[in-house]
Amino acid sequence: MSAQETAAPLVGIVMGSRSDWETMQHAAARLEALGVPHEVRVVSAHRTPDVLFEYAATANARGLRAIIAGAGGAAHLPGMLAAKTAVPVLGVPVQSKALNGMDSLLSIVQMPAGIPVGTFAIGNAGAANAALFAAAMLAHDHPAIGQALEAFRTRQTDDVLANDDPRK
Ligand code: RP5
Repeated sequence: MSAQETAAPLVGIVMGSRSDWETMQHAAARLEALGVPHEVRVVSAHRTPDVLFEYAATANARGLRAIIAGAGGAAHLPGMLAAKTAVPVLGVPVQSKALNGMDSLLSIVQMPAGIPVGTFAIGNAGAANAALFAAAMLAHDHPAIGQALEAFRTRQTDDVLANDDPRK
């Protein structure tokens, strides 16, 4: 277990199935790299709805400041979490086999007014960006996270500038 996982988690990463981990591991990896304390759980809107309600009901009191929720297909997990907690929910549409994730995307993004879910890109990019977004949300109150995020952005820019000839 990493240091980020033993400290009180600030971000919860949840997913509808173990099969979503292949995608959601990209969120965990980014939080890990930025030193953001986090936890990872399988919480299914359909198969374990009572766990979902409990997770949402206790999230704020447990210190979670953002929940990254990934799900595929009839992807109700992010929306239902948002319905039960005021902790910001960042939704990641997992790329489904049948419809390539368009079902997941539309299930997550088309929330009724009043219950917002921040919705990210389908698949790995969405998972990575949800983590970076969560880190940005935390940066003001947690300067070390802000500095890590700043350093990551600088490295990313430097990498592109140092490799700007695609033939090499
Ligand atoms: C959703 O159903 C999960 O988020 C997953 O993306 C999808 C398929 O789940 P499994 O059948 O692989 O467990 O609830």
